[in-house]
Amino acid sequence: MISKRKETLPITSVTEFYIEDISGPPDNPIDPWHLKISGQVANSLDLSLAQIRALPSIQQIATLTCIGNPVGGRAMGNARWTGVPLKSLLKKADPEFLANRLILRAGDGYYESIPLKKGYHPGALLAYQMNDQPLTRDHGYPLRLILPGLYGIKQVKWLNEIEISRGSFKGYWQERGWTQKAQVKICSRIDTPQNAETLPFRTQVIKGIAFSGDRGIQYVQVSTDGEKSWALARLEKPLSPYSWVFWSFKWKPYRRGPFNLAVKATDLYSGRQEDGLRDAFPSGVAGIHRIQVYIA
Ligand SMILES: Nc1nc2c(c(=O)[nH]1)N[C@H]1C(S)=C(S)[C@@H](COP(=O)(O)O)O[C@H]1N2
Ligand SMILES: [Mo]
Repeated sequence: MISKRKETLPITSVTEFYIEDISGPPDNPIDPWHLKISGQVANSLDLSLAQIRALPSIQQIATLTCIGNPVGGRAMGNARWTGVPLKSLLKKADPEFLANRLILRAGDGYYESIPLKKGYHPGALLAYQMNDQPLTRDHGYPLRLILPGLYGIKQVKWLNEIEISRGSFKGYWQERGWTQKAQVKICSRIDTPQNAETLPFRTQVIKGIAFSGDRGIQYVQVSTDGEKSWALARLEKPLSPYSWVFWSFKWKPYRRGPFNLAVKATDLYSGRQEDGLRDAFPSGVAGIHRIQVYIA
């Protein structure tokens, strides 16, 4: 039987990329859009899109995932982002000595914040292109933040204001009880085969992805016997330090019948994926992806 399953590609196309926000793109075309950088700084900045595009830019591949993504879920995508490193604009603005927080505001009324030092992360990017095309309205046109290591809630779309401040701040989701830190948890997913699939009695290649924000993946383990034993999967070199990692595992079933497959990952700092199931609320799901397949 030929099953038509969708392969996970290294780069997610814009049309396949998940979309998540509180109320969609802002109604009125954000015209004339500009980015204000102000607050506790020596130099406030006010930049048009043309001015931002004229600044030195970088391209960076990074995976984005939603804090609400369930175990094994698809609210995760990998794209090539083009934009201006946030740290270069922060240096121009020159934050005051005691400033320690960036408040981020967007055209749809969304607001979030990150510690000022996260703004100096080498991967923190004010992005205006996704996969070499201008951002679509759904993904944040004209400008959004990319913050490797953090969940999507911090990666503000339709960004139009950065206020440098001091002290604590509750963003849209923190006011509703969600995490302030929003650090991506280690996760891994089996993409092939799919749950409940029937497979022929011969060698199979089990495949999937693992992701840990900006902390990389050291190894991935696969179990084909209901987690009694684990074996190391083969890893592909990721497209960037902020990118998901593809893994594969050759498996020779020794009998026909049902098998329970599972996967877990460990990051470059030896942080292990939690195996106890945890709800997405308040700081992102934990738990390992398990599927059952049938060898016929
Ligand atoms: N302005 C704004 N930015 C936002 C949001 C939002 O509601 N408004 N949602 C966030 C959430 S929860 C996620 S997961 C990501 C999703 O980005 P995407 O739609 O490009 O995949 O955008 C983030 N940025
Ligand atoms: Mo999200």
